Amino acid sequence: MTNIPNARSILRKGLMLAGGATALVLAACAPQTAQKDAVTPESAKSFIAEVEQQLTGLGEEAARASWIRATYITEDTQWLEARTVSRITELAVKYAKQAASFDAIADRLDPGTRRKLHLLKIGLTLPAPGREGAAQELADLSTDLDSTYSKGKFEFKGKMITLDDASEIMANSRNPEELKALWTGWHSIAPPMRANYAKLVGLANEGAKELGFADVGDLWRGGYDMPAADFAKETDRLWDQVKPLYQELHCYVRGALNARYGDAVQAKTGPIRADLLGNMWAQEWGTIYPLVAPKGQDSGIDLTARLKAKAYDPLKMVKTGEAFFSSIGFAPLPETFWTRSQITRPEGRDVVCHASAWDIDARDDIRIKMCTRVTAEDFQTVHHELGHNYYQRAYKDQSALFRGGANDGFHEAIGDMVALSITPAYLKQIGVIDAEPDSSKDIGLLLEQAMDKIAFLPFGLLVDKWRWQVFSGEVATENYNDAWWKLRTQYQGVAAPIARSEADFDPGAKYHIPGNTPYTRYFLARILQFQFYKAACDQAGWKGPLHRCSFYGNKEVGAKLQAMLETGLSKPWPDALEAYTGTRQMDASAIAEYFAPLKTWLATQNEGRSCGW
Ligand code: X8Z
Ligand code: ZN
Repeated sequence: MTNIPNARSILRKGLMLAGGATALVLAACAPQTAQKDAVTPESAKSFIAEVEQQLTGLGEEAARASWIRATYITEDTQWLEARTVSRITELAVKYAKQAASFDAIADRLDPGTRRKLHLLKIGLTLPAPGREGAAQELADLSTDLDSTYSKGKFEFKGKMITLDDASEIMANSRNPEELKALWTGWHSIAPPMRANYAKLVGLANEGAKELGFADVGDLWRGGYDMPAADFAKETDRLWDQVKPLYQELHCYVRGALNARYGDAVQAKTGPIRADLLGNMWAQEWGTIYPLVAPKGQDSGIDLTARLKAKAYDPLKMVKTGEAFFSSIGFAPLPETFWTRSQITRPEGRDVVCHASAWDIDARDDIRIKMCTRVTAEDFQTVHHELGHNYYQRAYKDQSALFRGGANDGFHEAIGDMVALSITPAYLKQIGVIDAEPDSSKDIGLLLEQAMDKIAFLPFGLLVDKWRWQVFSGEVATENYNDAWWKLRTQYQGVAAPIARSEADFDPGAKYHIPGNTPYTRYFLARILQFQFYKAACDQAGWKGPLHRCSFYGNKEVGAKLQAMLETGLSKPWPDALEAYTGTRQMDASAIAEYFAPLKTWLATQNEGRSCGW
């Protein structure tokens, strides 16, 4: 997630505003234009100008309240954040309703004003109903869910452990009983959140309906410069493009797990046991790459081990990420980034460890918040978060409502696109490895990448499929868990290691559900990052296989990227995509090109196996 406390994200997160008297004054002087004055193109412009001014000021206050709650969870910081969020939500809902009053003259408005009015209408992630007390109730629920998840701990081998402890053990353990205990332990933190989650869904849906949407899912799908109904089809189209590759990977990995653990633990057919894949949600499988590495073709680069051997610590990991961006011409991070970021888990207090990037003041106060460990996975995440921060800084001079990613998938894709340049050649250049594996190791390199990039795709899609069903009422509260596992089976082909029931609330064990962060953005980003990366490699004149391209040090690539980032949200995303890649469509051909040799290889490996589940 990014917490991007500028005007646009204030709306998006439902964040904002603070304290008593100030808030009342702000509410009192909120623009009344649309209600009192004639609805004209001029009044629309002055309405927007006032909204942008209000929201810019409020963003910083909200950001600070949220930051302190996320880095120091107590009763008091939760109270302060919820109060701030409730006030801003009330204001933003009011603005959204006022924005709708200009619909009648939409064709007389200049494109910029029309776009800003639209952004106001779709800006809230969780809109509150207008009735007295509803915004406060929604904000209390949302802060409480996020905090409950973040404080989650469970007993393992006689000790209370956190999610980051559990994830590290899970990445390295090859003991099915231990893996099952870790999986079950973490999922036990979620059932207490179910009732509050259901309440939150009810309230936010009521708010969405007041704004003219069918439900919250309809509102979320409306943020992509196309009709909401077309967007759902668009995600299915992209999934259809990559599904055959996922199915080959699933088949190959299941075979390897069967060979390792035997039929009693992992059968040759059917879904894969979710706790065997090296990640709590089976969303990325890179940590179990050693179990599936192709003999003779493995590159032998264990990045986690190499980082440790070269005495990397979390700070050095972040400095290395910054150095990459500097090498392509981005200005260094400000001094305050280093003094104000949370790079490791602090002792003695509860924090939100799920990684995020923050823009506190829409000027220079950008920060990350992570509980970084020295692993390949967190090295990737460091680049991911920095991508958000460089994006935020690039669009800071846009007007308030245009400070945002071209779409939210773009925001999630930038750091990842850069991290695709972490090739063996690059690692050798920065001294992490001593020699570059030759092309006979390409299949190993590609398989390792696919374990993260391809494995993630169905998960990236299904999280919001579940939420869309929940928001629309297609899935009732009493069927939450059943619906979750239907989707996980259908799309990922994974199964829980022990029987589940409606006494469980497994979606709640994934951060973005209690954290109320839309998830389709990550699915889009997996596709988009390869489109961006291929465009950058073409621009750099790269002639070799795509996966060996690193644009480290290429200032031309950096300049063109900076130009796209600066555009922010001011143009429909197809314009931004076209300017950078030459196409107006999100499309899987770049990711397909990247993994083409692997796909052929997997098909050969899977010959004679019965694939699917
Ligand atoms: O939540 C994140 C980032 C923060 S925006 C760490 N990601 C998703 C996840 O962890 O589930 C990045 C990949 C997918
Ligand atoms: Zn992110």
